[in-house]
Amino acid sequence: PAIAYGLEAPVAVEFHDSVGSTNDRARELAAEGATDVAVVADEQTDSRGRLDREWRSPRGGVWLSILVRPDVPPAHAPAFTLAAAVAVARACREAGVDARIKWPNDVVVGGRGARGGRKLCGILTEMEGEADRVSWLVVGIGLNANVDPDDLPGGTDATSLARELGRDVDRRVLTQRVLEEFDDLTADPDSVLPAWREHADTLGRRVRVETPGDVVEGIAEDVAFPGALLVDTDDGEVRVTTGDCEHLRPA
Ligand code: BT5
Repeated sequence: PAIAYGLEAPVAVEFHDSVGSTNDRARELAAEGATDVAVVADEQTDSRGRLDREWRSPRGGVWLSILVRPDVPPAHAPAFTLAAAVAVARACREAGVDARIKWPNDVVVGGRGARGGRKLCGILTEMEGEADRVSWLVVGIGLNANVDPDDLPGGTDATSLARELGRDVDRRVLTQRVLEEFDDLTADPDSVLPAWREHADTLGRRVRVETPGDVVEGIAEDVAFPGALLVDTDDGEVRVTTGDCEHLRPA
């Protein structure tokens, strides 16, 4: 596949008609020493979510992985997931959809009053690092742009931009805006948390977070660098760094 510079983002973009997983392709490029490359595919045949869950990637979506080599410790990686979520939320809002972020890695629509809303986008960040520095970091973004939600897994309450708007969106513009916003945010790390708070759906809500080995329930108070959720529980404030978050109706 050709490396094209057609998008006005500060990265090279490699387009695929069909690929197993854009994250896997970006990892291959990382192994070859590349950096600042985005991999985009019209369709993925073997894409994945977190914890090796299945991610469905039919044609019409924006399936995108960004390979970067930031000069930061591995512990900062979650901030890149947050930045990607903000970039997607902004691009979707520009397209006319009221997209909000559900901690840590979902962009949703219609969260208010519902159990976390309809999922528009998921993000999977993978990386390799030494003790003190990231070697490479791949941020995988799966955005249901012009996808028919009926083609997506039944159990999830998924949606797409096309479903929300009643018309297709320009995936090229969308991809370009996500890349530009991601670049702006990561160039100015201090901007990430304030921007995340602005687009968050999770904050102020009663949440139930399943972490590996624990369940934390309480009010989501704030987010803290590099991406932890601060939950006010009956036993005081708990800092959650990873997990699946469910929005509960106010108790
Ligand atoms: C995620 O995982 O939400 C991360 C998804 C990352 C996908 C991108 S696409 C580009 C790159 N290449 C890859 O191979 N992956 C990345 P998680 O939070 O674990 O959510 C996974 C769950 O979302 C699944 O168990 C399904 O229930 C649901 N799901 C699967 N496909 C979906 C879709 N297209 N839209 C909405 N929900 C979906």
